[in-house]
Amino acid sequence: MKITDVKIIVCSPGRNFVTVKIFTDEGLTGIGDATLNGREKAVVAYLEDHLVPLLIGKDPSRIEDIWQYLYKGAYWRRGPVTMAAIAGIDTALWDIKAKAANMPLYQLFGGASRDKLLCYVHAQGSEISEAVEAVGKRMDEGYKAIRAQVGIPGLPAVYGTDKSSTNTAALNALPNEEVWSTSKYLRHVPNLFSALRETHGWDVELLHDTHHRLTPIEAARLGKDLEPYRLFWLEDTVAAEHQEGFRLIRKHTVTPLAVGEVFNTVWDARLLIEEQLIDYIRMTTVHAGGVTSLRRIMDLAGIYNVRTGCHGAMDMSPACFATNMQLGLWAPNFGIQEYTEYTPETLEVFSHNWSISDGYLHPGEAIGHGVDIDEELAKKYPYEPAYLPVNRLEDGTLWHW
Ligand code: CS2
Ligand code: MG
Repeated sequence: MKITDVKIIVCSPGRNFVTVKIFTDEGLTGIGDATLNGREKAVVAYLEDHLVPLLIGKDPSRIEDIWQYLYKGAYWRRGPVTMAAIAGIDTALWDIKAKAANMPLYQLFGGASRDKLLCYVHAQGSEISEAVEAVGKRMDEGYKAIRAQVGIPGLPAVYGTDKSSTNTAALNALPNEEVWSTSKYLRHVPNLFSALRETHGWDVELLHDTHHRLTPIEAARLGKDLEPYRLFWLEDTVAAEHQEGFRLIRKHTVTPLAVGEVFNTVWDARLLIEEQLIDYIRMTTVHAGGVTSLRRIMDLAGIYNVRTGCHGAMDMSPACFATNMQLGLWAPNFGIQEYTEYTPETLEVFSHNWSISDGYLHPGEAIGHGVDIDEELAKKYPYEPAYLPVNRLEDGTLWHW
């Protein structure tokens, strides 16, 4: 089999997506997600100008060799742009291989290790009462695990607490600027989880995302303060590249820790996994360089009893989300899958086969990863420049977001 063409499809059905579609001389095609939220065009250029010309004529069945060729052959390794581009190609090749084998992708990894995938959804509010109500609504919808975020008194809306500051990029020429105060935040968040446990009891898994905004000792403080509420995980406490900082957090608290959505290779996570400084690795197909690399990282994590918790925000396409689920169904150390419902336009452009019921997901039994893109429909939604917010402290210091 030979690769005859590679198309990079950019569309914006609800938000921007970059999709790699690979065509072969035997009529099989495959797609992969290469979306890098807020920097999509950089990945498109990397693909169109530098990788697509290298792929034409290659044997699509040689997935590992192509991955090594694109990773080592670039000389300039790692980084979000490179690894999203490689991911798009790698995921499309795995999609083709599963189609050639006439089976769902998870079968190629070794089959299912479970019947369904526990997922978590988002619930938030500007006030604690609103967030508590939102969590209750999610529980009524049957979800077993819910990420709770809340606005901080004295601060304008912060990440994930209302429409203006959710992680969907700001559809305008420049990033929204948010204001942050760690001390206001640290004083307030424990009250949210006290109210959640008080109102909804213990039969629901609660998660929280700090989005890289704390120092290690502040994260240790928060972890300790949240111990009475037994969170499923506390996510992205400190800047994820500060792997050594997790040693300090780990010393002070037994609250489970999750990190990894911004990681691009195993080198970003190796220390955290080998020293068991985290409980869940959040790496995801599109940012980790695709299936070939993410599967290795999941295996390394499994050796150290670190479970998977793939990032599943709406800024990775259904092709990435479905592939995460295919890996999750196989991975012996699967932990949980993030699920943020896509917009109707997104699901119109990307056909899918996954199902959700009673708080559990299943990728479906379609061959491949089970997602395809309607290229004609995609044209209806052209790319729109959009940025993630940036974050400043009250004195104007540019801070982590
Ligand atoms: C968030 C993400 O879902 C999460 O855990 O951290 O939504 C993140 O804000 C976006 O993916 C950034 O593009
Ligand atoms: Mg997160």
